[in-house]
Amino acid sequence: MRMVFRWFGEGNDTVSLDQIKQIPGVEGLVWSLHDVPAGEEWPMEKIEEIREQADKHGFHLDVVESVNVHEDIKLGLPSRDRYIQNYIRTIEKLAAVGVKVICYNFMPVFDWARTDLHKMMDDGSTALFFEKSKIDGIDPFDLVRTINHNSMLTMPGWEPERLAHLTTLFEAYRSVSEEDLWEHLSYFLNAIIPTAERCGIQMAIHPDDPPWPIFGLPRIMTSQDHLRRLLSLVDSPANGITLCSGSLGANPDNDIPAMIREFGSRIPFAHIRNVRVYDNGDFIETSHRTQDGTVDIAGIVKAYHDIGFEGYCRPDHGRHLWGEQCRPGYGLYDRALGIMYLWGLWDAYGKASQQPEKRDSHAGIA
Ligand code: DNO
Repeated sequence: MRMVFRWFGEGNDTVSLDQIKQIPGVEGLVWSLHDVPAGEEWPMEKIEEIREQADKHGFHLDVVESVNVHEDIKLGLPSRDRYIQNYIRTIEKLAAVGVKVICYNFMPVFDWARTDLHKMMDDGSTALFFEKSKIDGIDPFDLVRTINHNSMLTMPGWEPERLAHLTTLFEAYRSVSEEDLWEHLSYFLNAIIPTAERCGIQMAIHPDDPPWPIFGLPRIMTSQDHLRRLLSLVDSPANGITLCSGSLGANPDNDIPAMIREFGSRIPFAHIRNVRVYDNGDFIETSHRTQDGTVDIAGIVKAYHDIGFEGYCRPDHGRHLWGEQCRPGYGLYDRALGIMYLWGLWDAYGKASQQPEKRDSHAGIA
């Protein structure tokens, strides 16, 4: 398991590279060019800038999250080919600086969705919260306002320029069924995977968060069956999964250890996060500790350990602790605590599988 940490870039993150450097076992940054609109080719100068910053701190840049997919690709519009060409050129450029994994998602219009970014927990910390009945009744425009007004920094997946066209987008998706979305995903993958293969990059789709349709928009990356179907769209190691335990875990029917055992090497990137799911379908993002949520984090780490997981892993969202002012879900403290919990489990499973130490040989003593 190779530990990495999401960083939003100089001036765009409250956490510094010096701070990340002090978290045990973090070897690389999970990064993106957050100011490049979806569909545009990434400029090499900007990629180089990040590389220099990472190099100074001894971090690798093996994992990009995300190169966003333009809505025209998800909608299957004729203009998609132009955006796919840009995507392909971006893959080539990323390969040139050593990137190994590109995480992306195929969610129409919205990326992740929550109704409250600072829900008070009983220990005084705050966390991201999803209230099911509220989302069923809310106007999507209100949700966009809530998300953008409650954060001091632009939220990835909620970029104003894309959401400005919300009405048009909703209109356009009206005629797109789940099966259409599968077809559009297949078209996209068939176009880009040969380039990814040639460049030694694994594409890793992020599951839908939450894993069910919202606002009547289709969502297709929500279960083990869906992930299996995704892998069969293009049967290549370059077509993989970002297995996000928090996204999939919001549906208690999802058995994440079973997914790890089934999909194995087609998971180049693990997002590990806990959520507590309530009977009415609401959920809150808790600490990573197994007992604090309803996702079996210990079982998940055990499954990764059992399959000899050599992919990248990052702690996903954390709570906001000790008064930290940070990007919602992306503070320093709880993610650092999360990493230590994950390492603790990982190392303990490793110890258990080692042979007991021999004490009778006096090896090493003169
Ligand atoms: C949430 C993230 C997602 C993820 C994208 C990948 O915090 O896990 O926004 O980055 O879905 O494209």
